[in-house]
Amino acid sequence: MPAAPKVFGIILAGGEGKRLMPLTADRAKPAVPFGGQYRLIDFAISNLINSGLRQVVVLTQYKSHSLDRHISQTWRMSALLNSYVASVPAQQRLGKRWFSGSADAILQSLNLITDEQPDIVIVIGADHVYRMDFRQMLEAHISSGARATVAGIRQPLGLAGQFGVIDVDLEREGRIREFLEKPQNATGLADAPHEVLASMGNYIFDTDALIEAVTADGEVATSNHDMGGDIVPYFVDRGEAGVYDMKLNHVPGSTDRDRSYWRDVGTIDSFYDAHMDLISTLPIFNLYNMDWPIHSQTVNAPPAKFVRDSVGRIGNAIDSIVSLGSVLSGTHLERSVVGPWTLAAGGSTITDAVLLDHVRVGQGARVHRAILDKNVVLDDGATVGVDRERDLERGYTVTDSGITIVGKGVHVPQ
Ligand code: ADQ
Repeated sequence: MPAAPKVFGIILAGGEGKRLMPLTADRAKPAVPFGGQYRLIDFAISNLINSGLRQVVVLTQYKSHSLDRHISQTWRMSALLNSYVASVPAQQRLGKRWFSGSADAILQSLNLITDEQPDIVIVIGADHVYRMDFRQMLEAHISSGARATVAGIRQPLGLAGQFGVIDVDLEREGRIREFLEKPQNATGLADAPHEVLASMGNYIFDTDALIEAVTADGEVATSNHDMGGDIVPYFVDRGEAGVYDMKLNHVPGSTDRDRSYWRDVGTIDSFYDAHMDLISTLPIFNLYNMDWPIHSQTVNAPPAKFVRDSVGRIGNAIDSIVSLGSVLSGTHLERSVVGPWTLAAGGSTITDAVLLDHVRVGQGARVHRAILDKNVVLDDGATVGVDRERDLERGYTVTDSGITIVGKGVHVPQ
């Protein structure tokens, strides 16, 4: 391995995100707006760019229009030094079929790797909220001699069924002895029985190893062609897979409080909770760490404005994020995240809510424990999240934990 290896980044962004419905009815999961002005994929891309990568491709497939547009508008890199973040759609390069899994997405995109001839390929998912310095993982990968390294983070045992679970070989420190993709009966760690070491879905490969594995996997008819389910076990079986423990990762500017923050925003509940993590006084995830910025689109909009309404009612806002272009007149806003271009009229109340962009909230309307997608319009006096049965009757999604989601463009009458 050269002293300064050439590193290529691949972001897997083709998943459907069924568990985030209805937010993914019309857009790919990585394109779902997050935190006011971001899209989920901005976290993955920012981490790679802040880690010094300059050639990154985003493999897309499902309903990728807004994702493609976001990447091309936001992530314009310099043609100098051959820098790019490029969204690459599925192209049926190996016959008349779309990507049949994340490993197949890479197999069908090998031309991107062979064009650049990197020494190392970093492959990561597109829909997690976290900060990570991949340079530190890369150093660990190279010094361990493993051909594939999986990033691991401790998670509650009860969530093991959602993740790849890593069993570290204590006699060969840093090597993976067993890797189980989404096991139903996982056992906890020896030193923490209520936790498992979960795969973050972030991998570093020697380039030849990755090409060899996805090519071999492509020939196995019974394979699901999945990075977690098939490619990681390929290396584990050969004793060539290492683990990198996220607790070793020290991101510049991060505090003890948000250092090990990592959320898989795969469900409505985790999407909602991750928003609530942003807005406390001491945020659990700090968007304001300028040593490791999370970059996003520049919203071309006037500043947010807070005014009295036409009859002089005074509103207030606390423990909230309000994005550019929004006007709140005589609105009570609390514990909420408000996306760009939101208009809320006099006497309205918005609490414990997440509003994506271009939402209209009429006079005296009330929103509580709800997620309102883009272009939702609440008439004067309308309510969402106040009466669960009524929300269900009107066809809105309500989670077991009581969060109501109103889909894109829905008109909520009084
Ligand atoms: P999951 O997130 O369930 O588990 P998957 O649905 O394959 O795995 O998604 C991983 C990434 O690949 C996502 O960013 C998704 O958009 C993308 N993807 C999925 N199918 C794709 C396809 N056909 N083409 C392109 N991209 C695709 C994974 C690992 C687990 C790990 C968790 C961590 O398999 O081992 O624990 O991530 O969240």
